[in-house]
Amino acid sequence: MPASAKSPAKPAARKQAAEAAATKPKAGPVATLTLSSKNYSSWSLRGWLLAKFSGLPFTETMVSPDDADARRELLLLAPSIRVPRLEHDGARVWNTLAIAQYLDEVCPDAGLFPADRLARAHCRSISGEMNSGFANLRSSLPMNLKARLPGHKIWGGAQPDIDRIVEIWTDCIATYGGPYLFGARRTVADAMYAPVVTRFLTYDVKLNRPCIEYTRTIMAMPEMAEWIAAARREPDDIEELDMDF
Ligand SMILES: N[C@@H](CCC(=O)N[C@@H](CS)C(=O)NCC(=O)O)C(=O)O
Repeated sequence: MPASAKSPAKPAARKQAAEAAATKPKAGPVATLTLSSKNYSSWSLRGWLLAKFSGLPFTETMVSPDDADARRELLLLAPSIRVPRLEHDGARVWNTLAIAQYLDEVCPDAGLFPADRLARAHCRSISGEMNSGFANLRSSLPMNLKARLPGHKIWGGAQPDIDRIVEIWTDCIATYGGPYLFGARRTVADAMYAPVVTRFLTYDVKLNRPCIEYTRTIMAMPEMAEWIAAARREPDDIEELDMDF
């Protein structure tokens, strides 16, 4: 008998198959995700990663935040006039964390939040911290995937935000063992902090070893490669660098 015919699947293979099944595109209504620039819009990247992690089939609608007509159209879609914005099966959801919670509800097997109650509370807390905080980091180190600024001087106001994020990542990796913030599976927190990873690389922010490893893990995700390739294809003339992105 060939060894492969009857031997039980190895735990790692079983785990991989279970993960693939959990994130396999679901049948049912296709969602629409409204996004803006792939190069500059960190919130668009977060929403898009969340949708990818969930496995919910979706199509993308791009709007330009510069264009008055597009802004009027966006206002009809999302009262906040902000992206990302998700529409699915009659539900209209704006605000990244609300989108994460909605996706978790409709795709419960995707494991967007950790299964363990304590880890889930922790994941919600650091995701909320990103959703509503770090204003200095966001305004002084805007996301720009095409840029590399070696030796960039960090403005003093952004340093406490950087220090706090390093503390969050270091603590998560020590507690849950990496390579993602909550262990072996990607969660909402990884989507929330992915644009911070790209900022740290763009602006040459010095990090400790576990955080460097974490940036490598995030940049190695195939979804990041797909998003960055699309960002590189965007025209260069978007003048949004000074906005709070
Ligand atoms: N915390 C918000 C932030 C969303 C946000 O600021 N989105 C930016 C894009 S990166 C936006 O739509 N800006 C357009 C504008 O302010 O006109 C969320 O969770 O959705």
